[in-house]
Amino acid sequence: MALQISALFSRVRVPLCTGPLSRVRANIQGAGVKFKHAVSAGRPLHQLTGTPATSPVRGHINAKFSTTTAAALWRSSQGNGSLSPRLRRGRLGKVTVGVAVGVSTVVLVQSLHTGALSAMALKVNLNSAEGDWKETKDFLLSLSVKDRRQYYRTSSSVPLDDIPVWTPTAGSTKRTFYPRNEKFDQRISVYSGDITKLEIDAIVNAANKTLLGGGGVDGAIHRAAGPMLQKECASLHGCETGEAKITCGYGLPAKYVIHTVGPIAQKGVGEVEKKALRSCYKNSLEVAAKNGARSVAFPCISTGIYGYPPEQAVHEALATVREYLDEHDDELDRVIFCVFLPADKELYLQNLPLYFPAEATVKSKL
Ligand code: AR6
Repeated sequence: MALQISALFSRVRVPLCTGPLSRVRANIQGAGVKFKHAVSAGRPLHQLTGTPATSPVRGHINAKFSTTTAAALWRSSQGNGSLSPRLRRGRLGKVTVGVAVGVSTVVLVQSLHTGALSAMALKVNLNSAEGDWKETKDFLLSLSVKDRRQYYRTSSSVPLDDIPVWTPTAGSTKRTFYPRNEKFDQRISVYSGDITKLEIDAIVNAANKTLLGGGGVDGAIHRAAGPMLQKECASLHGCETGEAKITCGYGLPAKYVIHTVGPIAQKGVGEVEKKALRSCYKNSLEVAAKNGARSVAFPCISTGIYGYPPEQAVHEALATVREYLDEHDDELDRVIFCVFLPADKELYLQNLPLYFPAEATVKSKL
């Protein structure tokens, strides 16, 4: 699957070498410089090279490039310009050498931006467990939200902009547990509906320790994401209660799924269960932030099959999110409490003003 860059060079040179040799050399040197500049500036290479979209060279390269290499290269050209160690050592090592000496690579890298990804995209089948989940993941994570839409397995996704922000009403509560912080006014949502439809950075899954799927929201997420999700989950070797692990969202509108295992509370709630539930929220937020996910949706973890009373769970959820935002002010743009049952919606709406009040605590107590 991996591309032999050297082989490519010999192939792509043919259509490029149509002019006098001196002109070709000049192009080669110029292109190498452009590549360096593009990478260091983090700009799309096609803006610099100007190779027409119909270039036969690009078409040829597209057909030969592996999804992993392409996606990784594309991320490199989109990011801060630094290349991952794996790429520096591996396939990209060959590319870098190519850049120094030839225009071929510039055309090749440019092709990743404009045409290659859509050509490679045809190989991605999110309805089948066949194929390499790592390559699929690399590819999907390299896409913009707009480009990823064609891979959703649902036709009804809900973009972040369509999820209303919850705003505290002044004077809506006489007591509050935390002081007012106006920075959080635009950061919280209560969304009533199916978490699998949300087109956001990350949705949290109330999973079990195997991470291999189950009922409730876990089942819904696996069904909606498609079989690749379970393949990646199998590679994670389970998850302990209170911990959180991240995967790609595959056929979901959400880019990532964060799997956390809530406490089983069918025999009642003690300190152990409370602490574990808080850990689920905290660890999920930490994993989200580590992966650059700025919008995260939570289901009501443990309150279904695992039997945690929702009227108690809501306090652990809200307190943990509030404390996390207090400590990590700049990491998250939106935290969405995704409620499935009308009773849960009521619980969140009633209790949110205690944790995200409209007025300063002092004032509200007067
Ligand atoms: N979107 C949003 N919330 C949902 C959805 C959905 N599509 N479906 C259910 N919920 P549960 P738990 C809500 O039972 O209690 C699984 O078998 C639901 O109304 O899914 O943590 C796992 O594999 C409830 O409020 O998770 C574990 O074995 C909340 O999601 C076990 O269940 C959580 O209910 C985990 O149990």
